[in-house]
Amino acid sequence: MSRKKAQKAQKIYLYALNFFVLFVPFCGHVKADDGSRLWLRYDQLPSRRVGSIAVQGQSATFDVIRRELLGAGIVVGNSDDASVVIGLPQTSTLIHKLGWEAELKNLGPEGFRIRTIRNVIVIASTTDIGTLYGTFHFLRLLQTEQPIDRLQIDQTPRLKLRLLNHWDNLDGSIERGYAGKSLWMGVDDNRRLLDYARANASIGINGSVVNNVNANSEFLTAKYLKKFAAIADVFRPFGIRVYLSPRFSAPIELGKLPTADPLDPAVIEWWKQKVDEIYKLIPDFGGFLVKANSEGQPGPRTYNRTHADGANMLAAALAPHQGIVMWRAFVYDMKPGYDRAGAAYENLQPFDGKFAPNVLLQVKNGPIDFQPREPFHPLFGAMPRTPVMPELQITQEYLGFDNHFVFLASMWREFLDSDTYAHGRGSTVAKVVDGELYRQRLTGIAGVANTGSDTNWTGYDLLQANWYAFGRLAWDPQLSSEQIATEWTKMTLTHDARAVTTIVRLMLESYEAVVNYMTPLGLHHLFWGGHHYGPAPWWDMEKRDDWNPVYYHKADAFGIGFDRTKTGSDTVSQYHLPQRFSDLQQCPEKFLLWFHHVPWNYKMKSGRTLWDEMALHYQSGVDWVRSTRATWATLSGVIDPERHAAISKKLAIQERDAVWWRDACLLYFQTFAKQPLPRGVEPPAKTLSEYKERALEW
Ligand code: GCV
Repeated sequence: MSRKKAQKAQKIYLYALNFFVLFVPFCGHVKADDGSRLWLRYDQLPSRRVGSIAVQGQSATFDVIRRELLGAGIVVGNSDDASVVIGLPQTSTLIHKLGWEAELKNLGPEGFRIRTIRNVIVIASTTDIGTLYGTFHFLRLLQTEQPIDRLQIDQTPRLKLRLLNHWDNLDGSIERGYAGKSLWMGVDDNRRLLDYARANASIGINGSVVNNVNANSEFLTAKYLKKFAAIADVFRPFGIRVYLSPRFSAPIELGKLPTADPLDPAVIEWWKQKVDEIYKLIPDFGGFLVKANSEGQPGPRTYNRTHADGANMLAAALAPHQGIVMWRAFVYDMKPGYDRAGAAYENLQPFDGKFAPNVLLQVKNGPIDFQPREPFHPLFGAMPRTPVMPELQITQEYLGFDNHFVFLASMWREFLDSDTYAHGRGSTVAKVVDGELYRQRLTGIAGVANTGSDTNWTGYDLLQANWYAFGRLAWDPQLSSEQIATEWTKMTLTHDARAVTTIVRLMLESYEAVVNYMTPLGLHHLFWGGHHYGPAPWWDMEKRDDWNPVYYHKADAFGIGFDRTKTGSDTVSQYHLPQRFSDLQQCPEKFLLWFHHVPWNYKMKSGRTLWDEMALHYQSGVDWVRSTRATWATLSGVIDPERHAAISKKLAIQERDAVWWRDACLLYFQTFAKQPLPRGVEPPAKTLSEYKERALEW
């Protein structure tokens, strides 16, 4: 896509939007809802509450603000008599007169202030992007029916980098993507890009890594850099920067050098030139996200150099342009008797304080790999001299792809609220991440995107909520799951009070339910090899032990679970205050089998045996999906029929899958436990060999 094309498409978009706003309301019929508008649905917006809005500023971002308000059916002008005024002290006489310069400056370049002053609402910032965020916040207040007569809002994002990671390949496929193809690779659809940018800006996301971390060097060729420059042009007015994942061996593949050794002067020069070339095309390029020496990717260790050597070499090329490096900690070797959960810590922790100031360590929320439930990664709280940014997975690689309804804010809340005890009680992951604990200024968070070319963006309407939740938590990691769920439901699905309460309840229950029917009580990685959709706890044929479920659950005649205490791998000692996990009495039962190998008759807090408790957890997951289907059926008439029916279909798949998970896991574990299913657990629908015979289809 060329720059000219990008500008032309932007114009067409503006005309189309105006046409829509002016004419469609008179067409006299309500279009069936295909979910493409996400949470930016303004048809129920009580615009009469607002009157006219004066947008006082001239720039591409102020044009975005005008378009958004027009799209919301609001009258936009420039007069000081308007009931809402949006602008900067230097572009608005009214805002200038308020004398807020110092306070606005304290809110930072992305912060904003919204105040009701007599009968005028003022939305102000020191930057265009800040006013855009303020505008979206104001629209959210209207969409969620909040009172607007006494607004006193000052907001600043708690984290500096709020990024989506796209695992998009050259051919337009998306690794672990379940919602169609890439939004940009192999396509030239600016309309879609603009909507993507709007959606992201509305929740404060300010960067996109546009290619897969399993990177191809081709992405760094002029052809693709020009394409990314055109994308950056579309994103810029929305405050979104473009980032890339470079392949560490690119100096060999593209530069024809004999090595990619990060200390080799020719390699250093090659990267410097490459980075300069990128900045010529994309002046506000964000930087690099690097997967090195992980799952076959090249990296500094290929040349007997360290992770710090690799990261710092790239950081030095980016530093003159204010670019950053996000170095992934998803690194694990496989030595005999090794515990993969301890690998990243062992590999990276020794480099604390050795990374350049523009390097962040990007660490997955848990020590293995985006499992339905993991304890927090021990690197959070172990790197006081390195900015550590979490990587969350919005796309549901291990959570039923785009078929299972699970509201991930609950999982992320649990993670962010986990106490690292790095500086005593209350040293939560959230405080590590937002820089409070170690007084760090460079902060960030990344989410592996669940977006794709599907009309409804995420393959399943309800999973749009996870994209939304990621952005809201990136803006404020202290927000409650309930608040996020309520906002999203009102903006996206319905304003009917009974329905909102019901849907929010289901959203908040969904995470625990999915963990129950997949991997309760600390079980993990029970997935069918490769695609990771259904269960295969018996799986033992991968070439690496740690890609096999049997490595993780270790079920035998005695019991089940991975002993990570002193009698086992002892990786529990990577945590501060390890006894809260290693002591059986203190270990939360949700992590029991993560840290301990316990007998089948182990007495649980409920008084039941481990076997009975496990079986009942599986059953309760199935029960939840069934009752959710029934509850959802009662909401027909409140949600538009198109989305209601689509969600009903997905819930039917989820029920089939939950039953499959329960039966396959219990039948297999029963071969070791040698005990009957307790009362209350349904007999399995098939035999174990039938479940082993073929994978669950998605
Ligand atoms: C992008 C897991 C996934 C891979 C992914 C990898 C990573 O192993 O299965 O698809 O690769 O994590 O995060 O690098």
